[in-house]
Amino acid sequence: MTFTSCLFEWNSASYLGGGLFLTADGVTLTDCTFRGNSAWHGGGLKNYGSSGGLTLVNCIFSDNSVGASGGGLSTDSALSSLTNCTFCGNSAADDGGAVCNVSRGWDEVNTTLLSCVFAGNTAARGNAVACVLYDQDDESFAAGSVSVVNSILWDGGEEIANPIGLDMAIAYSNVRGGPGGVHDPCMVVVWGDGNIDTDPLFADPGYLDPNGTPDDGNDDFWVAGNYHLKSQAGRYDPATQSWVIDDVTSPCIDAGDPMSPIGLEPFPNGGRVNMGAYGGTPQASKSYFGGPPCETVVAGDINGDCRVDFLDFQIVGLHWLETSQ
Ligand SMILES: [Ca+2]
Ligand SMILES: [Ca+2]
Ligand SMILES: [Ca+2]
Repeated sequence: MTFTSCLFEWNSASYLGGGLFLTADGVTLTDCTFRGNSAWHGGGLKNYGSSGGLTLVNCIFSDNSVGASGGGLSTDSALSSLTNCTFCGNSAADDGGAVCNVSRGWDEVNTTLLSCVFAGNTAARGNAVACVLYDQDDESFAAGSVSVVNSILWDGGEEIANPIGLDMAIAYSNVRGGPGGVHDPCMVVVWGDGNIDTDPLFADPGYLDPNGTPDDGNDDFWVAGNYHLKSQAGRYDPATQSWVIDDVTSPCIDAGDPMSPIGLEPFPNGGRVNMGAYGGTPQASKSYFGGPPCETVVAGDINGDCRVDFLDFQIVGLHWLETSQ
């Protein structure tokens, strides 16, 4: 089953999946938006017990909320694969402001987060991602894994809560608070190569508007942001559908895994994928090398800094004899 360019907006459920409640196997959602939905678990989407996997590509979860866990997405599926997705302004009263992985004890919950952005999400535990047991009183073991690669987790710190000790690996990602932003009492989280903790310099981070009543949180609403990365060499602006020049350049540009495909990133792309939801896409922010882009492109200039030198040779060496799919 496939959903393409669907909008799930301002729906609510008393228990599971405010926008969408899935029990089917092998569902793919592409270019879908979940906005302003609410439930008890899985404000935007609840992926419930499917074994065939859930695939989300280029989806946006914004301003969804829950009374318990998984403000944007709650999953206890055997496999959830999220690529180029944005979670912003989602909230959970308990666990996982954006994403909550629910281990049912008798089945694995495996989630991969590749090239995703988390910003402005809030929860009591794990502003971006949390791992919990289906039944807190259940003595069943927790089984499964969470992988975070080429992503930006920038929700004000305390990004990840993994109190149940699911296998977890984080690499080539920008995590606010660094290892200190990960609640990992079982000490199983693998802090891999290439992680940073630096302001990602989003074009416009979005914010929670108190609606004139700062003492009452019930009427607050999320003002949507723009999570393209600032660049002095060029950033795609979806509002004007044109490229604009910033006065600063994001540290997340060309900071993804050097072995990840560049995808459709426009030139100059540094010969390396960007972190975040636009990494590897035609809307990836361009690489800045301290001057204006090259007037002519020299053959062999892989990274786009207007020179052919060892840096280019290094990229070629790294990917020698690779073939694209
Ligand atoms: Ca208010
Ligand atoms: Ca790049
Ligand atoms: Ca070069």
